[in-house]
Amino acid sequence: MTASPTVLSALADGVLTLTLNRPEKLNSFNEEMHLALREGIQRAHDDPAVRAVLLTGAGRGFCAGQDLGDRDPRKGGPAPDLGHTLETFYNPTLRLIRSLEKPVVCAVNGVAAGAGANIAFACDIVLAAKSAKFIQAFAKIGLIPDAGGTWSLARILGEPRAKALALTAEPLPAEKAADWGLIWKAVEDDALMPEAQALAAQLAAGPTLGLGLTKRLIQDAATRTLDQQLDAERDCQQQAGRSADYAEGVTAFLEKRPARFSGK
Ligand code: T3D
Repeated sequence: MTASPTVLSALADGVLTLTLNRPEKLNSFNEEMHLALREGIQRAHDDPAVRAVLLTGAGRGFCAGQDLGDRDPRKGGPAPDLGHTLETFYNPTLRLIRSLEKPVVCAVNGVAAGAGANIAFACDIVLAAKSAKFIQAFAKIGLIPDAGGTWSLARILGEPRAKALALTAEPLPAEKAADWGLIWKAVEDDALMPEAQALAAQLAAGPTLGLGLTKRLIQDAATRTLDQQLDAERDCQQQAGRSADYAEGVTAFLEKRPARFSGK
């Protein structure tokens, strides 16, 4: 395991585990943690040994969004340019997560507030501890939900629930988030990491080229017509059909044995 002060990074059996690591601040983002997380996700793009990512937080929280200590107006000076910080820090990371053609599992181990909640929603499969809650904390400090929040909440929940969560900052418990389809499932607190690790390991050992294409197709579906999507499925299936994993999957089925996928 390599350790930076703010994000722990460990690669084992194809799973790159990234652990937000400022527990005394509920893993809120300072610049160093922004850069370390981005570097971790970029590694997942670049390193063929990484076949799935598991994102979680150290301590009792998942992530409390921006470190507000770095935004203290009492320190004086001009108001910060938050558009610039989104463009410089949050948006590149969100884009990297969504464009990564490998599965990203998120294990929400505790409170996820502000951008912390919305980064979780950008991941592909989100598990949360039953004690965790999601808070669109922005309304309490005069901001708008960022890190893709207005997009994912509206798209996943529809306007009535998206607006109520965003305008009230009411905490959404993990089990309700699962009932609403905002996350995959809520599990007992002590089962969270074993279950998330097993899921990430299962995905990493899977036909990751095909899984990556599947992720892309599902993400792109909302902005396409059915005709366009059928064309995209044709093209991706053509690519998948030429993969070593497809040949291995069919062979393994016919030989009645477990498949040994390579991600190629
Ligand atoms: O600025 C830009 O670049 C624009 C982008 C903005 C993105 C955003 O995410 S804006 C939203 C920022 N986040 C928040 O507004 C959430 C603030 N935190 C809270 O509301 C609460 O801490 C929680 C509801 C998340 C958890 O409450 P609780 O009671 O479980 O814990 P706590 O006691 O409030 O927090 C524990 C410690 O973490 C505490 O430190 P202390 O007093 O023990 O030394 C607290 O100050 C610290 N902490 C929690 N969240 C943050 C934080 N410190 C700095 N920034 C935080 N966001």
